[in-house]
Amino acid sequence: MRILLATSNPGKIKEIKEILEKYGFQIEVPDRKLKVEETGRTFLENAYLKAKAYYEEFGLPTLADDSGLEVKALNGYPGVYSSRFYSLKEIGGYEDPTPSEDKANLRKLLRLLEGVKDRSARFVACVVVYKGQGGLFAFGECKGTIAEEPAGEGGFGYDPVFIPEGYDRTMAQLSPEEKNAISHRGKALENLIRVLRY
Ligand code: ITT
Repeated sequence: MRILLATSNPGKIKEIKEILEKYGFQIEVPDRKLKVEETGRTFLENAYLKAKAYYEEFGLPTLADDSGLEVKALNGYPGVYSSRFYSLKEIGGYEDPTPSEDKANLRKLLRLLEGVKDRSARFVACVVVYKGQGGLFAFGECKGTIAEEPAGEGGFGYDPVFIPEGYDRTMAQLSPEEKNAISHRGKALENLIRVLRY
């Protein structure tokens, strides 16, 4: 099956390709980025908005991923705001996005968790496949804790501060294969394939 990825995040593209190509999917990457307003309050709503927008523009069966980090001590934030957490003034103040938005998000998260004992968190991903008449979706989660400081160069986003349950390294210190085997995205895609096969 040929499938278009409705994302402009290079980290997601790499991980989704690695997983789905093993199952024989032919992955297409859009030649331009669409501006999709992520107005939903849930991962599912936002994934659906992205999948539908790319499907309508490119006309191919489309897969979108909406994902994020939920931190217990922050009442589930950054959640659906994970990619733009640095800019949420009303939750923890604005953080200058230099040298990158990802780094600003990490700095802000560690600042808000200074001195906090319960550092439990989870990554969540919702993947949606849209083919014109409705869609299919699946969720995946990965539980863990937030480290005191960043470590590792792999992955993207919050990986340098996320220690998966049962590990003593951050997600950014795992190999791509190790991350895909336990990640929220890996689990969501496995669940999606089960649904597709059903
Ligand atoms: P698209 O909407 O184009 O797919 P995006 O990065 O804006 O790209 P989201 O709105 O789903 O995607 O935001 C997801 C954010 O959650 C992402 O930017 C990271 O900050 C964080 N995130 C999601 N999955 C992650 C992972 O596997 N490792 C680290 N951080 C992750």
